[in-house]
This record gives sequence, C-alpha cells and structure tokens, in this order.
Amino acid sequence: MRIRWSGILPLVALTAAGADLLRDFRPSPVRSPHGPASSVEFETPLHEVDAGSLALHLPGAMMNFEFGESVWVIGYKTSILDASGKPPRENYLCHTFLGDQRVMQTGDQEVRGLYSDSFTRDVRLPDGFGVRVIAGEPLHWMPMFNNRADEAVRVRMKVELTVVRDKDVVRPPKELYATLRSVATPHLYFVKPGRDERSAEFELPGAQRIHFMGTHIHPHGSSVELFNVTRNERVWLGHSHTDAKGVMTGMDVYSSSEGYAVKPGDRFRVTAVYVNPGKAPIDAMAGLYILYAPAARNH
Ligand SMILES: [Cu+2]
Repeated sequence: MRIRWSGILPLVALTAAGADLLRDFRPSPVRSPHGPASSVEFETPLHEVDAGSLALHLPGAMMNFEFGESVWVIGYKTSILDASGKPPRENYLCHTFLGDQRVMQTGDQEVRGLYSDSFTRDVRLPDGFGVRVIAGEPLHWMPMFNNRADEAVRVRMKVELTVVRDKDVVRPPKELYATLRSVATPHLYFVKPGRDERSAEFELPGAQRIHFMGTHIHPHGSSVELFNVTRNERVWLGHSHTDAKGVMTGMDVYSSSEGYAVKPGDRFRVTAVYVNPGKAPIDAMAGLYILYAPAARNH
C-alpha cells in the first residue's frame, strides 16, 4: 500500500477501494485528445466537524499519497457525503487542494496541482493541458470544511481524479502550473450586511498563458474578476449561479485552450464582490485558482 496517512485523529481503516486507490485505474467516460482517460477514486473516513467551524483543516483529514506510475491529471471532482452516504443538504465543503506541495495563504507559490470548492466541485482542464504527476512523487491532499450549523456533523469526502496514464498517451498534453490568489490574507474574512468589494494586486512572473481559472468563494459571493492593470483590460469576470429560490449553486469557471497571454511585468487585480442579504456578518473567502502554461525557463 502506497498511501501514508498523517495526523492525530484516529483514522478508521481505508476502504478496500481506497487502499490501492492510486493503482486502481478504471476506464473513464471522459473523452480526451491525449489518449483514453482513466478514473481513480479515493474516499476519506467520516470526520467530525464541530458546529461553527470555518475553513477548518483537520490535521487528520489531510492525506499524502502517490501514483505508482506517471500520469497526466486532466480532471478533479470532489463530493461530500454524510454518515448515510448521501450528499448533505447543508454546505460543508470549503475547499480542497491536491498537489505537489501544501498550498499556503501567501501569494507567490507555484504548485503542480488542482483545487475544488463548494461551488466548483468538478474541475476539467481544457483540451491540450494537464497537470503532471511523476511516478512515486509525493502528493498532498488537503480538504477544508465549513459547518455553519448549530450542531457537529460527520462527513466524508470522495475524490475522483481523471487521468491519462503515460502508457495510454497518444499526444502529450502541455503542462500547467497553478497559483492561488486571494483578495485577503488570511483568506477568511467577514462581510457586513450589504455589498462588499475587495481586491488585491499581484504579478504572475512564471506564467505565459492562463488556461483555467476557478474561484474559491463562500455563499453570497456574487462575482470574481481578474483585471490586467498594466493593459487596462478585463481578463475575466465570473458570476455565481443561483437556483429558483436564490440559493447559490455554482460559479463560472474560465477554461480556454487558446488562453490569455501574460506579458512579463503585467500586473493583475483580483476583485471579489459579496452581497450579504442578512442582518448579521457572514463568513467569506474569495480568490482565484489560476492554472497557466509557464514561461520558458532557464532550468
Ligand atoms: Cu473557504
């Protein structure tokens, strides 16, 4: 077994499917120009999330693992399940990261990895691109939970990775790197009743073209924008989706094989808008998970 668990919580045994998860490739219905896709799943034990927890990362919920063979990751989907195995009605998922390192709350970090959050649960990279994972390379997986309810809850997460195994590659994808850019540090903040707009500026020194952007947002987030300050142009504006009752159900993503060209020295601004319809402050996080093709490097 190649999975190493870390942490202090007592962990129940992995399921049989989880124990050999990163070698348990199954054919995926996803069609990729890079070759036949496979799906690999893993699942956590049930974790107790205390009432009122926000952006909670339980040390015992983090996992370290590796693939037994080199792959290109092209999709990443997370679901959250209650003790009976059903998706809970409340929204307990804050966000998750999977990658070659732990994602920090500071800006300039370049990661080979993917993310998901409550409103972007299923990330699919545009054709032509993948996140590279080499056989035996350590991967870190971090789930974060929210529990806005008055009672503790027991939930588990299930992850489905869509990969193209090296042995199946017919045309190699181009490698993408990622960075997380938030409007606030630390990422968690609170929004008073009414409209709230915050932004932060940054550069993307390692990037040549942006090919995918997903947001990290909490309920009542209404938009996230990326603006190129140097060129005075909007790169992308993503809006939230709501159901007939006005409950937030998802967020736009930016996904483009052609991509957005980044010039050396370009400065960007990420701006998030929340509209708090209630009378009490609400929790908020807002940022962009940006996947880009890297600029040419000397090493
Ligand atoms: Cu969050």
